[in-house]
Amino acid sequence: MNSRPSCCSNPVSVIPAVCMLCGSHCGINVTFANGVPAKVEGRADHPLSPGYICPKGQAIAEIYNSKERLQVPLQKTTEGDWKQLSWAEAIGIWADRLQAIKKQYGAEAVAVHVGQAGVGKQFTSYVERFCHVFGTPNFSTSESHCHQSRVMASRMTCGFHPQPDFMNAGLIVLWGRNPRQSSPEAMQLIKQARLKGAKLMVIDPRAHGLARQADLHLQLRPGSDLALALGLLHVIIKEQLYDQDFVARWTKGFAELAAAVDKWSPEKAEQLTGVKADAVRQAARIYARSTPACITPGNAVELNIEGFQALRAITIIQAICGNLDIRGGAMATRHLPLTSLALKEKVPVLKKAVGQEEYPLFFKHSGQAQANLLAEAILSEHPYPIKAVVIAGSNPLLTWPNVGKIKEAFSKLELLVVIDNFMTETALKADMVLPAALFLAETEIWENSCFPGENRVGAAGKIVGNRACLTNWDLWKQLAEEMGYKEYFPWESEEKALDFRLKALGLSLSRLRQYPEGVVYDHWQEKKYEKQGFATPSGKVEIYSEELEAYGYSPLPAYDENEENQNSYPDEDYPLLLSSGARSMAFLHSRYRNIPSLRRLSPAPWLKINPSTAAAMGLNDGDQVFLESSQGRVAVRLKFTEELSGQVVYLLHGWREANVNILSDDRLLDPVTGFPACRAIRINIRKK
Ligand SMILES: Nc1nc2c(c(=O)[nH]1)N[C@H]1C(S)=C(S)[C@@H](COP(=O)(O)OP(=O)(O)OC[C@H]3O[C@@H](n4cnc5c(=O)[nH]c(N)nc54)[C@H](O)[C@@H]3O)O[C@H]1N2
Ligand SMILES: Nc1nc2c(c(=O)[nH]1)N[C@H]1C(S)=C(S)[C@@H](COP(=O)(O)OP(=O)(O)OC[C@H]3O[C@@H](n4cnc5c(=O)[nH]c(N)nc54)[C@H](O)[C@@H]3O)O[C@H]1N2
Ligand code: SF4
Ligand SMILES: [Mo]
Repeated sequence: MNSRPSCCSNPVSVIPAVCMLCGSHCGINVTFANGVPAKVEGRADHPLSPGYICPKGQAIAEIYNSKERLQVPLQKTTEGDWKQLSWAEAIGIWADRLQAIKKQYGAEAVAVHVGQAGVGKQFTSYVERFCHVFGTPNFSTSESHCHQSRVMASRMTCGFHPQPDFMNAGLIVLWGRNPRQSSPEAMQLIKQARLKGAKLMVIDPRAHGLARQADLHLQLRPGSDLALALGLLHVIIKEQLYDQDFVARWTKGFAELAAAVDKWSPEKAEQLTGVKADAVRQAARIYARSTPACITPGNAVELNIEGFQALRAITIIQAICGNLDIRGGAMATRHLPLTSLALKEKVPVLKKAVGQEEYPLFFKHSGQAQANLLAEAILSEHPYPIKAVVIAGSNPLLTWPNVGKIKEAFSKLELLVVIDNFMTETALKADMVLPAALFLAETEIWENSCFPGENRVGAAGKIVGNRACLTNWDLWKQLAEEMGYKEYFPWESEEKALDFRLKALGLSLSRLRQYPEGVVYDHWQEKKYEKQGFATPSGKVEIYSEELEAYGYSPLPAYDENEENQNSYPDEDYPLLLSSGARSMAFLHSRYRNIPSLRRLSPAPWLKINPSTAAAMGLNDGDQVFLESSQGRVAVRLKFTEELSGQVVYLLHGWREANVNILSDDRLLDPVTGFPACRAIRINIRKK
């Protein structure tokens, strides 16, 4: 693979690369005209994604050439205008301000967040290392609302985070996940598995395209996944559909679970989920009789108040039906084992991270602050004052819960620095905005699991020069050097830092570059637990978790029928449930509304609603309405759809013009993980 800018000598040249916009990591060909990317296509000869490219990938040249892309560090003047800075000035001011705040309030007064742009990228660990050296415990990432709840729930239950083996499954269950929009690499496997005869079950409040093609679609009320899972467990246990030998040998707490789900008849599940009792029964039977089967829970399950316990229940369903670590089931694969950049031991952090006290298990598993508590911490100065926030690759003013509060909190800061490619809603509020280079100008490594049982790691090389921007790595390296931390960042380039990380695998970037299909770092083997047990305190699948109990949580995945939970049920004041966030192929969260070819695919925000629900409220297709929740109000236009039923309405997050997260509540957080409940928001609609 080409690793160096080599585009400038010919007027037109084509350079192969890897798209790093999302986790699919498609192979692309970038056509350069006069030294700049002019066109991007799928790479037909790429072994992992032959020819595939999505609209975002096709728009890479447009993103790169966008006139709106930031090219110069900016500082806000007292009049509120932007003043251009040289990089030396910008890094100097940034370093001085951080040092001054550290001196006056302590290192913990500085919080750093790396957002979705850092997911799966190694520069994120580099930033974390900076935080360790600086001495602040307040480093957070997208793990505050993405993936970590799934990881925690499965690891605490069976010791690993399963990877679904779609290709060999008899049944694939997409539970709050829609790979057709969110993960083309998974979709490609699911399509092949379907051709081989795999059945498909979809658990989703929307009857989207894939749901309509499924053998069974359970159209549950958003946020009711735990109730559904308990109903399924009830049937599986009552009808003795589980793997009795596995349960006897490898689980802890089955009898307690059986007693706890006794009351969870499909009829009770129906009351809470809206899924007919007969469909709950049918789903339980199909799942239990379709071994090997894999369930892949998506982000939608996490972003609910009972998300963590629902995910525990889903892991338990897989376990008791004998689907753990078998071909076609939930594989235990190895996470990419890179040499750590952590420096916690060298530079001890004295203060607790924001959220560590409230969500101790989240902190134990992630080692990170819980970003959803940051605004409250800034405003209340509890547990201590926070005076500076650095946001890298995130747009909290569109993506975090209760945007009203975040705005207020960010206004109170002495310093807000935003590192981004564009002038986002959040960047507009910053004191300083630093332009990061696009991925085409940066070296990174990627992971892929397209071939069942073979996890791969590969290199994504720089193919354009940096122009005016610094890479995500250089930005932090220069800051660290300016602050006197050079000894902790000895690597002269990101390539050298990556080589250091790859050491644990016995690999190097130059080796990875020889293999566009990546290097297999893990060959999965079946039922490893038979030799080594499960990686839990008891060595068994912990249906009953003493650790959860010790931390004051329910040791079984039990439904909490308390007041908070009721907040995700409609009532008189807020008779509808708003779901948000089901991914759109055109965008990545708040990104790319400013890219014309992508905007044309989805020109405006729409509130999707069933025509009969709207008619009962005297509303018509296209009406301009106000959406109101206990947190705020948003204006948007209605669009009728038969995809949704009854009280459920839907709006994509990430729109400036109709910002869903004005409506979400930062106090409605999952009690174990602190994840926000933004998939089921109680709302009312009024005609504008
Ligand atoms: N209501 C609701 N809210 C949600 C969700 C939901 O489903 N519903 N989903 C949640 C989830 S799962 C997630 S992961 C979050 C994501 O939320 P965020 O982390 O805020 O992600 P984005 O909106 O994609 O913002 C990423 C920003 O990084 C910039 N960027 C891109 N590449 C780079 C780079 O290389 N370096 C730097 N410094 N910047 C870069 C982009 O221009 C963009 O402004 O949203 C969460 N919020
Ligand atoms: N194009 C594109 N791809 C992306 C992203 C993007 O922004 N754009 N973001 C990436 C990121 S960071 C993430 S986390 C993933 C997420 O991707 P997925 O895990 O696939 O999650 P979503 O697409 O957010 O939601 C999946 C489905 O869950 C349904 N759903 C909503 N609420 C509920 C509920 O309460 N219960 C159940 N069972 N289902 C519900 C939605 O209707 C939707 O069809 O996508 C990644 N891929
Ligand atoms: S699916 Fe699209 S955005 Fe994701 S890697 Fe492939 S081309 Fe890039
Ligand atoms: Mo995410």
